[in-house]
Amino acid sequence: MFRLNDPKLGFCRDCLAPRRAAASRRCAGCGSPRVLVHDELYELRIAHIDCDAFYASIEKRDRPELRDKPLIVGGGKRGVVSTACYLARIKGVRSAMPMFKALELCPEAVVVKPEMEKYASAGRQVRAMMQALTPLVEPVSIDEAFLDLSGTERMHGAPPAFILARFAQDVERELGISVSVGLSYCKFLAKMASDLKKPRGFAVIGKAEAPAFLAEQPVTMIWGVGQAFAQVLHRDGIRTIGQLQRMEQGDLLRRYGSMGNRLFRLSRGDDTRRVEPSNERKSVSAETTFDNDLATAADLVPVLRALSEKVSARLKKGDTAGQTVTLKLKTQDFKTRTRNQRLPDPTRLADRIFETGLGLLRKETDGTRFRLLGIGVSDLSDTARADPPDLIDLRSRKRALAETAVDALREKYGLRAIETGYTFGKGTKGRPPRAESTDTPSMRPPEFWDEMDLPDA
Ligand code: DCP
Ligand code: MG
Repeated sequence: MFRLNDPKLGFCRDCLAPRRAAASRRCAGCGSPRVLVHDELYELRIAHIDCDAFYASIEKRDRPELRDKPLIVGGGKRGVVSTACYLARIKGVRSAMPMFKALELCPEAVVVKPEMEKYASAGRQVRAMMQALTPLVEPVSIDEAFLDLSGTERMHGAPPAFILARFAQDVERELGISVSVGLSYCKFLAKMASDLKKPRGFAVIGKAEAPAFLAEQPVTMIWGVGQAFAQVLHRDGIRTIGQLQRMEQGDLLRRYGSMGNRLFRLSRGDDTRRVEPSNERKSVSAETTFDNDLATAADLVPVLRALSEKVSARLKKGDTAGQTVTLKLKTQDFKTRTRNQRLPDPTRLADRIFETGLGLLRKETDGTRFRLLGIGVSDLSDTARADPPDLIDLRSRKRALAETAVDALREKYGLRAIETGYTFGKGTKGRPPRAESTDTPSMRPPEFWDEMDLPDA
């Protein structure tokens, strides 16, 4: 292995030989255009790796006859696109798009139904390869993770940038799919970088260029700024991160509370969150932001019911159960309230999650107007001890049996086929007008609140 420490010297991502940036930007040895040169290339240690068109790449690998065809993975019960290969994306096909619309845009596409076990197994293989690079791997979802490669140079005999490029090659060779890499000094920018040059990308964002790079980006790129909060910022005339960079910390704090602190710091590329290795999913949750703030139990309860069913469906799908139920509310002025209750046994039943959430919600409906409601379970375990038959409480036992029967019907006829008294006919009131990240439960691993929380400075 060679030692790289001259910042003027980069390397070729194909033949891995050290290279100076040539005027042509092509590798003098193999002719590849993928030469990587950057002033801070050998100082940066935080990476974000994300597989390219993950499900679609796996399907193409397993069916070589599909390689050159536009491919959409999705359909089935929900009738939406899970992902599309990059050929189909050229035509405008995107994740979460209704299948009929995707096929209007790209009628020649081949559509394949998702096979989750296959993707989960490939995801585990990618993760195992990451863990061979560093113990500091923090999985984010089935196909992406953060890596902290600090202190690994001696073990690998090469700096992180080089190790990551070799990793990308290894994944292609051994697993037959490709990844994109983002390399930076913090998680926020590493994550942004991995998206910049997809597919088969490798993007570097150094400290020196971070503020100028960020200045050009829309506020929605900031962690935790969803569509609803972006609208608040837009109303205040703030669209780019550059505008946030010019604002005082006090002003941001006054306007947006603790979120103002996050805006202040992240807009300046100041992100001190550590890469936390964790293999355990900590919680399963679903939340929704309302079109109009809601205050009454009559309005909130049906939403709670729908979300409880969503969480329960995910628990059942993931063959897991949780013992602590957490209700999350966000008030009109962006203050978050979370309330927990621990159950005697782990559950995965919508009914138990809902009843527990309802008890917590009743104490909060004091006239306050809420913009967001969420429900989740944590203390996850497998299902062996979950929902033991309760011989004393016959009523709850009956409901559990009924729920199992309803699940079987839904499995057969689709999620919306059966509505309970709580949600019947109220399907749209508390629902977001668009698909939110938490609203795509079928394929996407659930969002974790705790992973989204940025510690305040
Ligand atoms: N997924 C899904 N529904 C969504 C988004 C994603 O089912 N709304 C699934 C399919 C994706 C996988 O999760 O293949 C990974 O999600 P990504 O957002 O990383 O998307 P891709 O890997 O497909 O594409 P990209 O190359 O943009 O990362
Ligand atoms: Mg991906």
